[in-house]
Amino acid sequence: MNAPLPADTAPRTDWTREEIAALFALPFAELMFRAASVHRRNFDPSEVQISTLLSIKTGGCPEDCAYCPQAAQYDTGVKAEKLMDVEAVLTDARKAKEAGASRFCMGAAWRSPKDKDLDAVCTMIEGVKAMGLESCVTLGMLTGPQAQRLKGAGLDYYNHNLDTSPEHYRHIISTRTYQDRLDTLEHVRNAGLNVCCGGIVGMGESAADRTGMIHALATLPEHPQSVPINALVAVKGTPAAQAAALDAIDFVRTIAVARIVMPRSMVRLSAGRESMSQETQALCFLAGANSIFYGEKLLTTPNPETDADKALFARLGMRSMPLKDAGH
Ligand code: SAM
Ligand code: DTB
Ligand code: SF4
Repeated sequence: MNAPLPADTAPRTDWTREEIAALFALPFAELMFRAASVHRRNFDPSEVQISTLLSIKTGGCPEDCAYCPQAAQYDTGVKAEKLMDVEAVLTDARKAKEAGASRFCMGAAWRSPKDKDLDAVCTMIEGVKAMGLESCVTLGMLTGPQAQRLKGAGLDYYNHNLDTSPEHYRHIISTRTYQDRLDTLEHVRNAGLNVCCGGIVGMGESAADRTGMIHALATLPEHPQSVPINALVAVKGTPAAQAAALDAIDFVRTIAVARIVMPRSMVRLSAGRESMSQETQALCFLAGANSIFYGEKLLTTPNPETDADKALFARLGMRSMPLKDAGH
């Protein structure tokens, strides 16, 4: 895996929309062959990085993200809770490690964290790191100094998604701008944190929007080290849940194009696996997805049972990625 890479896989940040649209339009077999070729030039295609998610602060969020069950203004049945105690979070992290996760990701339903909230989150990060796990948090918008504080606590990854194309964005969120998101990503990058940034498909966006979303990700100043591609989890009460379900092949195409244009990033087959067949998931791995969330819950919605995922891995002859490679 450490042999020099052929020049054609050197990461480019100057992709044009036309080039990306042309990849989406390839015959499926051709697209899959290209994506799988890029995947195996950069990674062992049998290895998948495994992260476990925990919602450390659930619900009651003031933002209006149309997909999100945690937005206070939608009636979704999610109750607003306080920030969890550090000890309770670390107990869950220990269980995740025992179950085989290499990274523990903590999510909070905030627009942005208050500096005093960061005290507790930093203690959580230190505890997770002390267990030998990688750490990731997603807390909303950050200032530069906040990103630096998280880095100082030993944080490995910060998740902050672009979510959709710049054009479709206004149909999805009104309480913060695309530029706000780009600013947070800049603060995270400048603090020397690994960036985890992707989006959601299946929110009624057009094919051109899927092109626009991948284009926005692939033309950031540096490719995100981790690119989560979420299939919308349609939660009753959220506006996005009214969108027609996304065709599974279009989802696989999105993964394949992400793999081709961001060859050295980890591409995460993220939310939405619960309602996906194992065969569709297998196509996603063939298309170059090489990380997943493992554990029976995402933040507030179900994820496949761990036994089902063990069976899937056995069925496909796949294994968990050792920590040294998962830090890609
Ligand atoms: N509040 C913070 C923020 O928005 O940045 C962090 C948590 S937020 C839940 C993290 C990400 O989860 C969102 O950016 C979105 O991409 C994803 N997400 C939320 N609800 C989802 C859903 N129903 N289906 C798929 N992805 C979802
Ligand atoms: C990401 O891109 N997907 C994860 C993680 N980052 C934080 C969250 C998915 C949430 C799905 C809906 C829920 O469980 O509330
Ligand atoms: Fe709040 Fe994040 Fe959900 Fe948006 S995605 S409503 S910011 S928790």
